[in-house]
Amino acid sequence: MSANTPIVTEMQVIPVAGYDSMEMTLSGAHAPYFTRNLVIIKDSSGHTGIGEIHGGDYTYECLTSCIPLVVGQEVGKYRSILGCIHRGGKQAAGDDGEGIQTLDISKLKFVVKAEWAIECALLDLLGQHLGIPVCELLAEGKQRDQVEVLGYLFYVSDKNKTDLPYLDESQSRDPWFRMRRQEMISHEQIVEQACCLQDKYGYRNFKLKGGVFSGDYEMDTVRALKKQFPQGRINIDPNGAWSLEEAIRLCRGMGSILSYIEDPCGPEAGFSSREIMAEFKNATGLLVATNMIATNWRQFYHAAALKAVDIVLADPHFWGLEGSLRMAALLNDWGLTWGSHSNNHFDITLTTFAHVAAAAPGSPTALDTHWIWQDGQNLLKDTPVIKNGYLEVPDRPGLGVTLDMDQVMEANKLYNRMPSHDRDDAMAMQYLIPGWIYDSKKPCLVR
Ligand code: GKR
Ligand code: MG
Repeated sequence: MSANTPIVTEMQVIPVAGYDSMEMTLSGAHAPYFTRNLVIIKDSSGHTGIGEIHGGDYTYECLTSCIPLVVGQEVGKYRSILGCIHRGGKQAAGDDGEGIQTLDISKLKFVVKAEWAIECALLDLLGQHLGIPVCELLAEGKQRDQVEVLGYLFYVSDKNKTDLPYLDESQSRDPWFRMRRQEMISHEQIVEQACCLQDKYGYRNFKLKGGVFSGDYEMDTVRALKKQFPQGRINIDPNGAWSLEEAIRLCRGMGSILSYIEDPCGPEAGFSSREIMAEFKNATGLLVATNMIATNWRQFYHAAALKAVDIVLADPHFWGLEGSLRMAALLNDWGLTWGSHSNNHFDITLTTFAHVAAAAPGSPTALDTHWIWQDGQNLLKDTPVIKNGYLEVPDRPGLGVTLDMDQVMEANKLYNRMPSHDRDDAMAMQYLIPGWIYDSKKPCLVR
């Protein structure tokens, strides 16, 4: 029988790198470069489908090992293709199954599943074949034309304290581009960061990445943000750095300032992070979001049983595009909330998130995106726009965007010049504190 949908004729994996600021988190300080892997799939109709995912050699190798399972297959059977990849997958050496309960970034690669970039590229092809946008192929179809995104604020260290090749944008004509490569550590500077982002992208809601200074200092920054944006939804994410006792002390009475809190505490004293977060919720009554304690269905079972979370940030790169939306449907039926976590990424991920969030039933919380820290280094000719705090959802067939191959090959050259391709936030941090090593219970500047 002849195929009814196009056949995959070629699959390419192209590793790429881009520039970053010296943003600080519990894991340390972002290095001058971040890496990603791109998947480019061509089909017998002459269409090209694209996907982007986590960087590094491990993910690159997972993706290239999938090529024989994809080439020659029918685009319309993408679920069977992914099923075949899953059945062939083995637990990787070094993956203890613990996930990222403690934000050990060396384990992030195991939580991200490389094949979701393949899912994205195949959906892009199927959408082009059918003449409809990807969001129409997902869940219950398109729910909205634009999706709300939040302003992702970071404390940024002074790159001049290192001899690392961070980008200097001090001469840029764009006020945000000038600002984002400079040191920002005071409450006033974080408020200025938020104001600048509001001017450029129209954000009214913000998330502050915590786990850098003491919890008391970071809560003062949160209070300063709320003072500046009284109508804004303000959230802080210390990635589980605080003890339960400290988290309760810091958050009690913050109900009118924090709209929710993300991963305030983690595992301690023999209790899992799910048990600790449930106790935190009981003590404070605050809404809690996570991208650390429910990163797969087994973890989610326990998190839900304990009522440990209200908002699951179901990143499509952890859960798959379909999987993330299965979560969105379930949360919506249960009266809980869906959102998405992010890492540094290019505009292909931005587009993917736009389609997934466009199809999410209910009222998703404003999505995370790091892309504002990368804006300008685009790999697409038609990057979706963030305006008035909302990300546009392309309405052309498939993902509705076109790769800029010149830019992709430039980003690939940068990747090939890097001595190592895995994320290492300790390296830059050691310029600030000699001998610095990661501790899941200590904000990175508290040593
Ligand atoms: O970019 O350093 C970062 C973030 O801290 C990232 O690694 C987290 O995974 O943004 C993420 C989060 O919400 O936890
Ligand atoms: Mg988080």
